[in-house]
Amino acid sequence: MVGVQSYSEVGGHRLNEDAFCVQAHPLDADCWFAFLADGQGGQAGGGPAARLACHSALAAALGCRPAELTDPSTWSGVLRQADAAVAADADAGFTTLVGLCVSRGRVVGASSGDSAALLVSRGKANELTAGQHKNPPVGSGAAVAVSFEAAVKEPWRVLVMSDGVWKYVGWDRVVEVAARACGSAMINELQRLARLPGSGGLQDDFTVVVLEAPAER
Ligand SMILES: [Mn+2]
Repeated sequence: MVGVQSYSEVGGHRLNEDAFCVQAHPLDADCWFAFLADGQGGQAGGGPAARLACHSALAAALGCRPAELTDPSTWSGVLRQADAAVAADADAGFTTLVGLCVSRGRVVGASSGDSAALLVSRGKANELTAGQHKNPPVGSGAAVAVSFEAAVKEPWRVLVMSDGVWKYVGWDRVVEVAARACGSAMINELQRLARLPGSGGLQDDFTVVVLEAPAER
């Protein structure tokens, strides 16, 4: 049984330009998808780019057979399709994108940009997105998708997060909290650590998606 939690809050400006989606595969209840995109701020179309990237990547992944989703090269293709869809949309700017699935004891995915995926499996942390490229961004039509895969053994936890989480909490602190706390308590702690002292405000959009097994009880 996989537990799923997520939290997203606007920070530092008026509109939340992070987007995410998380769901089980309709044909395989043991296969879980997570997508997260952080629209590039300071330019028009960041929010639309992030939402379109998530939806396009989900549609591309759903178009694959469940068995194909355990192949990392499938995920590079999923990201390339999302990059092409965002590039073709006149209202969409640029975005980061992480897409992955957890299925049959493995996590497999791909990413572009500076959003992050972290696996903690039996206490060992693994920054899945460590090899990704920041540029060219998703939406340029020339994004480089770097794939990743790893074994997951219970108890495990996969976090997908925007830079509004890891940059303000600090990467080492994220790893420490993710290894110790679970589910909603972990999300609450990350939120608290990301907030400015005094005002309690966030300096950037904060989005985290958590998949874990066993699920929080
Ligand atoms: Mn951000």
